[in-house]
Amino acid sequence: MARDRYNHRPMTTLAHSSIDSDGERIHSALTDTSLRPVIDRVIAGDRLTVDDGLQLFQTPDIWTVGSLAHIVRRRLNGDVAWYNINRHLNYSNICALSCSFCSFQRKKDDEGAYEYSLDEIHEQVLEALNAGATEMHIVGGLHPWLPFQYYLDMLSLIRDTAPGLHIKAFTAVEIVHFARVAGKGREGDEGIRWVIQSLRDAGLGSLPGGGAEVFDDRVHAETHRTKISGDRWLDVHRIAHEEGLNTNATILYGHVETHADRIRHLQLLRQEQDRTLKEWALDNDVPLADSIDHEGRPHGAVVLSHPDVAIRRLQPTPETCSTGYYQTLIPLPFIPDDSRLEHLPGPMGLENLRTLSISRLMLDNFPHVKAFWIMQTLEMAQLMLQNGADDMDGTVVWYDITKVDGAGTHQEVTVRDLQRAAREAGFQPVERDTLYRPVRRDGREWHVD
Ligand code: V47
Repeated sequence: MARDRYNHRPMTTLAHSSIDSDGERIHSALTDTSLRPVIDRVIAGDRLTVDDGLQLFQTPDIWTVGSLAHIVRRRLNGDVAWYNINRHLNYSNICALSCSFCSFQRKKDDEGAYEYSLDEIHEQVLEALNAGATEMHIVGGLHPWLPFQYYLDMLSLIRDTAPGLHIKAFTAVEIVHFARVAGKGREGDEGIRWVIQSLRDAGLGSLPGGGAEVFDDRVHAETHRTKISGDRWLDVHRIAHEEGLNTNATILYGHVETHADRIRHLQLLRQEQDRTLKEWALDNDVPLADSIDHEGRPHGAVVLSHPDVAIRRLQPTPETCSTGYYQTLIPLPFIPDDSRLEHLPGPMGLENLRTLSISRLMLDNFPHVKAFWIMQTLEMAQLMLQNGADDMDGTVVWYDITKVDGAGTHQEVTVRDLQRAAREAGFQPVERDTLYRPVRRDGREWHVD
């Protein structure tokens, strides 16, 4: 029988009384009755369509949208609010690209351009170690002349200094850049696979979700023309999964894209995760397919939030399952400050909540959705926990990619802040490692079971 890797007890499916009461509660408070079919589909655990997603963007009944997302969130993660103790490291802001939404990138001679030496990186790793961090999240610009060996040396250095620290590093965009820098070409899978294997052998543990933006040709042409296409981004993540690495995904919304573009982006991610999870289940002898293939689902979707699904959390253990799938979606609201799109207003609070909730509902096969507090504030993250999110990222400390309202590079919250925010929002804060295994901690020392 499948086992719950969090509680180490056999997993049960959801009690029908709780499903019925969810349905009654939502229907009784409904103000837009045209949502009834969508509500019934969510309660039954059926996959939402593109039209359902669009309707959820149009309805004035945002309470229902958030409440539905909360049901799905609870099915997948109960009342847990995950957080981690992490460090973000942005090794250089020098970038060959000029994406119009980006305020981070600099050219070599621009004021504020920087790149860290390996010694500086070493110091940051020691600080992370000292703070008991479990994860280092590393991304940078597409640096025009750093050799591939720099990145390998960076990873080896971190692994040698802090063997227990999980290195989540490099967006798909950087991976394609490394393939070119290493002379392996930009096209085809083999160069990408070689890069990922080399980085993994040097210590890479997973890929973050950055650089996905919005998978749409018009948006690509208007905002990030010189970056890799959406298809290429998906290729890199597919190869990372094939090589056994978990990855995340983002959607950067609220600039020139439409609601339909957002839904299409989510649909593409969902499609990819269906394929990935099916392969993962086969490789690991996990009975995912049996439990999800029920009537009315001819496309063989893997709906982790379906009431009868046996496995909701996919945490690996050394004895059982391998990794190699999407873990988390991180919706990123466009922050206009200091970018070439500064004339655009950027999304506001309710639009952020709605996009988060719809992401949770559409991505029924992603175990987690993250409220990245840096881009939204910790107060907003509390609301996000109640509207579909189950994870708050971490303590972060230094963050250079975006700065809201003139914030500096130093953006830090304490563990106590994160725990208080989660509890006040009605959740149980649980520290996790990068693979969502609960962390047992004694000061700086920690382990996962
Ligand atoms: O790749 C750039 C985006 C990303 C802006 O995987 C912007 O756990 C908003 O990917 N407004 C970096 N967004 C952040 C990121 C991330 C963050 C937290 C956790 C994880 C994870 C990933 O931020 C970039 C880009 O897509 N971005 N400029 C902007 N003006």
